Amino acid sequence: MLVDLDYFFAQCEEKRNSSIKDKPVVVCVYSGRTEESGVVSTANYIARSYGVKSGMPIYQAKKKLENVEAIFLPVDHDYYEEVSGEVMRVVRQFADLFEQVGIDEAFLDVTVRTNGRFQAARELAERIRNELRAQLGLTCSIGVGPNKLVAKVAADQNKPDGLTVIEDEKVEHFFSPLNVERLVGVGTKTREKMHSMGIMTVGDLARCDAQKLMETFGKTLGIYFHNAAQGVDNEPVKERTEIESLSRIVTLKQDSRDTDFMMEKTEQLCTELHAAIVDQKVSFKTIGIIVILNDMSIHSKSRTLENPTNSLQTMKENVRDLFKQFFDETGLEARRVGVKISNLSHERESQKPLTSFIQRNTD
Ligand code: DCP
Ligand code: CA
Ligand code: CA
Repeated sequence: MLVDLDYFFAQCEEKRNSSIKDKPVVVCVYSGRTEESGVVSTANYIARSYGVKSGMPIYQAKKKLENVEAIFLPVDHDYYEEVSGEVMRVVRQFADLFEQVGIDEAFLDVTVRTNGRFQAARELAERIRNELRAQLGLTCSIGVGPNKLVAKVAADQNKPDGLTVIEDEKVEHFFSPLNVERLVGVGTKTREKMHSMGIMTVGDLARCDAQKLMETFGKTLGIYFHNAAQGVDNEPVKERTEIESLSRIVTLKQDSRDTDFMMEKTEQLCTELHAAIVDQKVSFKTIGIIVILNDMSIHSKSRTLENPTNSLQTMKENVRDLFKQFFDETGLEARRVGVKISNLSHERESQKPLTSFIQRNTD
């Protein structure tokens, strides 16, 4: 199943201050250029009924809410992370396998505890909804299906505060009339392309020749769309163990205090760390060096960046700076050197569209 919290950032704001609950609530990312510049992060469903949407410029949202008493608030990410942590602690107890995929959603494999029975899964989903409401006062929408893809599409079906269960034999019936953009991975551009091919619904896509899809979208995506349209998906729910830091260390051929030489040796370490975080979809906020001097004493030096990143360039630049600083302060030579990244966080899928939106609009 997929559990997704309703209008999450705005619902967090309502949780903190229930007096705003019956008004339109708009959570904004202010860019700081002018008082009103920036975009809407999310809005509660009252605000949505006036046409307010995620990603919309703030001035446009204000225009839509011109004649009503609406609440505009700046994003408070730390608070939402805190609430998210509480939500996930509750939800993960109901899973055989648990995979958080965004700040406000998670996949649960419940096959074992329900003996693969959809009725039992429905009851479990109701219990999760009740627990979240009772313990945290929050509503969510849940989709249950034979795989992650169907669960995700089902969760979007009855928002907010909805539960949608799609059993194996109902998948085709459920999928075929849906607009094609409801499929995970079909964005605006792909939708336009599909429309131009006469593909409006998931059913149209399912009937489209696989070869033609591969020619148009490339082999990987073509096959994905072909399978997805039939509700076929074999991705397992991946339990993630929370890693706190990653480090690599290397022994130098000769003792040294030369930054260039050090960089030559650590470049490979940075590349390895970078590959590991890209693979695990994490970003780092703190970067450090480890130095074991020729008197065998162990030293470390680190700095914390303003924002999490997964940039190899940033990693290398900071490592170089730190080595420079370190050897300006000591007269000894290094025998072994290492790189350590910490303060790791999972990249949030949900932020990507917003970030790219802001970049496009402020360039
Ligand atoms: N978010 C954002 N910008 C976007 C999309 C989302 O800042 N373009 C943030 C705010 C959302 C949170 O991520 O509250 C979760 O995203 P969802 O897509 O799950 O949207 P909501 O939870 O806000 O609404 P819904 O009730 O549709 O799930
Ligand atoms: Ca949500
Ligand atoms: Ca979500």
